[in-house]
Amino acid sequence: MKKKVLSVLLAVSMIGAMLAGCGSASEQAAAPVAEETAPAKEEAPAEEAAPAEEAAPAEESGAAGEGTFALVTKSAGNPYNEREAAGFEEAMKAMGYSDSQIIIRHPESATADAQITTINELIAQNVSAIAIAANDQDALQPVCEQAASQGIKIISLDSTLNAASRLTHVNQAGTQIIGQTLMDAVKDLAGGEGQWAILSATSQASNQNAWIAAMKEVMEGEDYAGLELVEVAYGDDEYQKSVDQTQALLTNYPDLKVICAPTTVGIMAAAGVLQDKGSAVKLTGLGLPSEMADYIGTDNVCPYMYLWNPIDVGRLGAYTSVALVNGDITGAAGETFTAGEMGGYEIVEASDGGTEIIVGPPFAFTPDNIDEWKSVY
Ligand code: RAM
Repeated sequence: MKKKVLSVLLAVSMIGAMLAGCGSASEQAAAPVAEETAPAKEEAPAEEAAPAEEAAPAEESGAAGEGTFALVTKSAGNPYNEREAAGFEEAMKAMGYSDSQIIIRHPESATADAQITTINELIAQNVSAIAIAANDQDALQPVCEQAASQGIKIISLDSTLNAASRLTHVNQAGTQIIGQTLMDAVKDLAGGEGQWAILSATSQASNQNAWIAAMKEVMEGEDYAGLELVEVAYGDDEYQKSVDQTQALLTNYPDLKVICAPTTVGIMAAAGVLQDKGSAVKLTGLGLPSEMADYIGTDNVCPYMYLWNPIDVGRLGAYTSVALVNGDITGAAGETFTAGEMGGYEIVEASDGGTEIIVGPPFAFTPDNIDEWKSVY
């Protein structure tokens, strides 16, 4: 039953995206404001709570094609990346591909160099496609061009490669919407005015940098004039470094009201510090419900936060890679394809001159729904 509801929702959202989808409408197509981002209950948990059950519907995939499909995440040791990889693998298997046709690589550190080494190895293995969560949007261009010149289909997901390095990008949610949503949360939690800080991932992360730029743009509006962004700190998506950076923010800015961490590693590290200290600073950002459940609450350190389903990001990365290798799409704006049970998607123009496919709007995790979601991802 729930699957039917989900299919209808997907179909409706696709039609909506198509209606809105010309030019730079990718951002507008999924343009809920903060209060609309709280999803309807039927919008997914039951579906995602049981990924094992939904793997491999035979009629969806038919006989698997040839080729080897690789996913390169940002780094090892980050549960978000593991969920992204789980979705990629699950979708590949649902399409009938075997273990030997699926390669998952988590580089040792969240650096461009680590990814360049990994991508060179994949080029040597002559894989068919590589989906990359880029640690640096420009530094990977030479190795991506090398791969492309050998016929390997390159896409980014989660964190974008520059437009010249990719065929398209699987974007978890519109950049502008994330910026708007997070700024509204900061303003709300600060009571409309005061100092706030960002605790980001690495300074080169293209996704975090795009969200930070979007937040700063929103903050230029007069509604946000009372807010003062005092620092953007970088915890490099490492737990201890994120803890240290949070402590430094608290020491350096005694009047700080809010920390916004647009990274699952950062928000969890910051939550622990704020709770241990009994700090009055409020926290929001992008977090995994499984890691943040204990910190979400009206009077807790994180009243609410946002994310999307990282498993879906991986799944859509797999469907996009296969569609490119099969020649169903080229990555051009206006093309559409079916991503198995996820339904139909349209490739749209991205603001950087390339194209992208948007998974969906950011999703609000609140005291009311966190228990339902903490076991999902
Ligand atoms: C971290 C990573 C990832 C980002 C999430 C929100 O896990 O930086 O790229 O999408 O946070």
